[in-house]
Amino acid sequence: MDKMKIGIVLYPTFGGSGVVATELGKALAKKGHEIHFITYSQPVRLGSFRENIFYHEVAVSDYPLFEYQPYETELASKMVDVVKYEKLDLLHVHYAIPHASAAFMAKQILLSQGIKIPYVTTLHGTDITLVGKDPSFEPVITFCLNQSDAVTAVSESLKKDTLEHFKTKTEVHVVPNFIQIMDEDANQVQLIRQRYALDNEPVLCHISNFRKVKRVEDVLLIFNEVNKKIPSKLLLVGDGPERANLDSLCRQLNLCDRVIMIGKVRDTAHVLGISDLFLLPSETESFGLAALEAMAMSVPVISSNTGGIPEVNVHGVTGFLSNVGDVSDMAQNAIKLLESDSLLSKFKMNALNRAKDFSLEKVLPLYERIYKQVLSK
Ligand code: GMT
Repeated sequence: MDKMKIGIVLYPTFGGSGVVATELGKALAKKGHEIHFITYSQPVRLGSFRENIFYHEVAVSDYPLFEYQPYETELASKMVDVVKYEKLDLLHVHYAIPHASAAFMAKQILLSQGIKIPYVTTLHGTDITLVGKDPSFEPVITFCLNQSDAVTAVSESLKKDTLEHFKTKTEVHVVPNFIQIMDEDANQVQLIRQRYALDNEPVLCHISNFRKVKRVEDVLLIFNEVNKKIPSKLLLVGDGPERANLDSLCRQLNLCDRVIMIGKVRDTAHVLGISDLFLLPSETESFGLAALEAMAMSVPVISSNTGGIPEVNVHGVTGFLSNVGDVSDMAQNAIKLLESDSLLSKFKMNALNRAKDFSLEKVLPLYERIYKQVLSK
């Protein structure tokens, strides 16, 4: 079967899993597959009208009887409807909770009606690490993984974590996240840069959802050290629960005129296009898509050495890795790069070259192969 009809279930928000799922669907559609996105609101990266792409919204009902709305049930019902009437070949669910369990339910309902639909589950990280914090999810996730026709994880590190936390019988395939390398118009980039920094001021950048796991306060502490040595600017992109703490630390450190809080941005390429270094001091990352997006824009990465990050950011080549929380080492590494134009240029080139190992062209066939295997079972 060359062209497939695929249902992609995802979180439509700014999070990495939603971005990967949306970009995957867009790329598959471009290759001629028919893609049906199923989720509760328009995915952030979906954009406008495109050939072969359909979006099915899960309406979350608001009955006064329910204190908590049964999203999983509504999602499973929508999956049944879309599979049946759009005649889908398979479902690909991103994130285990509740997408894999809803897929299992949909699969069983359809089976009772004589329709066989396989589902592929992609683990993105927090779906697995969450279990470390709340073991009550374990039996549901283990069951859904074992019922999946295929399971993929976005890094070797996440595969290892999955095998440690769950008694999975299904093989876990590693399919790394991917990136589309884009050419930025250098003149345009220069014009935008001038609005944020002087020509001789390096621009550092951090993009995340400002959750605790991102250690955004470390971003400010690193920047504070760098800025003392080399007057610079910091672009902070995103928003989230740590924003208030960040605001007060920024004021406390007297950095407000140096730090630019941009807020949520749909397309981060322009911000990265004017950046010299990317900071990712996370507590953990199954992959670190934000780091790969930075590298694809020739931005070296100063990060923590945790989870799947070392599979993306190569120490001493595309950036530097430090122990989680070691802000002074991260600051020293940033200064080392910013102090030498030739070193920075070399790292910028290395970052772009490394990002090409994760190009869409390389990764897309891995998913297509898994789809074909599942359909031929
Ligand atoms: O990191 C987040 O807060 C968002 C989260 C998500 O589920 O969207 O990201 C996870 O999936 C991304 C895409 O595969 C990975 O690049 C991130 O590393 C991973 N986050 C964590 O493991 C904390």
